[in-house]
Amino acid sequence: MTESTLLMIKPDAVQRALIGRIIIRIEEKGLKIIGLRMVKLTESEVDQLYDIHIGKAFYSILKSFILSGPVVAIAIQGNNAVKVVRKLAGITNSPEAEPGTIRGDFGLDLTKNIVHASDEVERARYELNVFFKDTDLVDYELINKNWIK
Ligand code: 3AN
Repeated sequence: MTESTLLMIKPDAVQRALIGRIIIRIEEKGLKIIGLRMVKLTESEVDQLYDIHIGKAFYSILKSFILSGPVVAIAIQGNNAVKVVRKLAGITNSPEAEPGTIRGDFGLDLTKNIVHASDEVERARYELNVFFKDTDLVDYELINKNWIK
């Protein structure tokens, strides 16, 4: 089932020059990038993205981290894209994430955990909307599509 999802490269990974190494994993997996944007989020955009965490003990730490520098939002489409991108990201707590995953290979911290990935289809729609208007997302076919699944 073709789905769309959001992967956000967090400020730690941008500062550590990991953008390319993360994007290549999406491309190598066979997923299609349909939107790409670097942005320094505003406070209200962070609140919108992380509305479900507002009020939690870690929220102020998370918010100031996300505000600390630019992030890169990637809109991704593909078969089971939500689950597949979550698997590529690895579990939230980087030190426990499996090697081979983005967090498992590049992260050592719970808050500074390299990327964010949407956790369900409806949530992905909501989170993509924080970064992209519908007209920002590009409709096209990859020439390798017949070889992917
Ligand atoms: P994920 O990004 O894996 O879906 P969420 O949505 O549960 O994780 O949490 C959002 C972000 O909040 C995490 N990526 C992490 O940076 C931060 N976070 C989650 N739980 C904690 C915690 N207990 N202490 C500090 N930061 C946390």
